[in-house]
Amino acid sequence: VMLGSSMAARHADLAGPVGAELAAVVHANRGLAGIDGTIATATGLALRGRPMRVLVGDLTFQHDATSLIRGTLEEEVDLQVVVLDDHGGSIFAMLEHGQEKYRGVFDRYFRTPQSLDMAAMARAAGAQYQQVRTVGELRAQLAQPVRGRSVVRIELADDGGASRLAAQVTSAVESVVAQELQHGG
Ligand SMILES: Cc1ncc(C[n+]2csc(CCOP(=O)(O)OP(=O)(O)O)c2C)c(N)n1
Repeated sequence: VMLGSSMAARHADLAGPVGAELAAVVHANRGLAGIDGTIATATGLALRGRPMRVLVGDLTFQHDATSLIRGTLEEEVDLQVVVLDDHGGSIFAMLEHGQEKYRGVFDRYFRTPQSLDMAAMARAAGAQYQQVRTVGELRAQLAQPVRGRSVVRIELADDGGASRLAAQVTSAVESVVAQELQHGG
């Protein structure tokens, strides 16, 4: 498994089990790079002969979608790109750009929603494409073995859920730290 930068890695951090043995090795470019090259990195990992799933946001997908294309002299890889399509860079809603006073410019300058036809992109690269609409469909998709190159798109409603969850976690951590500091002092 590989996690893209931005919210993909953060979703896994927030929702993943703490201290549990993971069933898969988790890779990330975080710390080395931005959102660029994620699909290329996952392709390199898949070339070791082990099937790979990579979870990315829609801008991360678009940034590196041409890495789905296989050179005619290159081996086929077992790589599934799972795209969390929340219509642009939702991470910025959690930062200062997301404040109410920037509402008028936020979408155009920070979220930057795109109009890429992911199905056509996948087809052009010779990859399978599937859109899943329910958690059940996603589970069924993930239960299938990864064979060849494929794209699975999950369209997310922009209901601010991630920002709210992050704000709740931050305030819970702040209150625990404040309590500890009081005890310490
Ligand atoms: C090469 C590069 N360009 C720009 C950025 C700045 N950047 C950080 S996160 C992000 C948005 C990513 O959007 P998406 O992949 O859709 O993920 P989401 O924020 O929705 O989880 C951008 C543009 C970057 N990290 N790397």
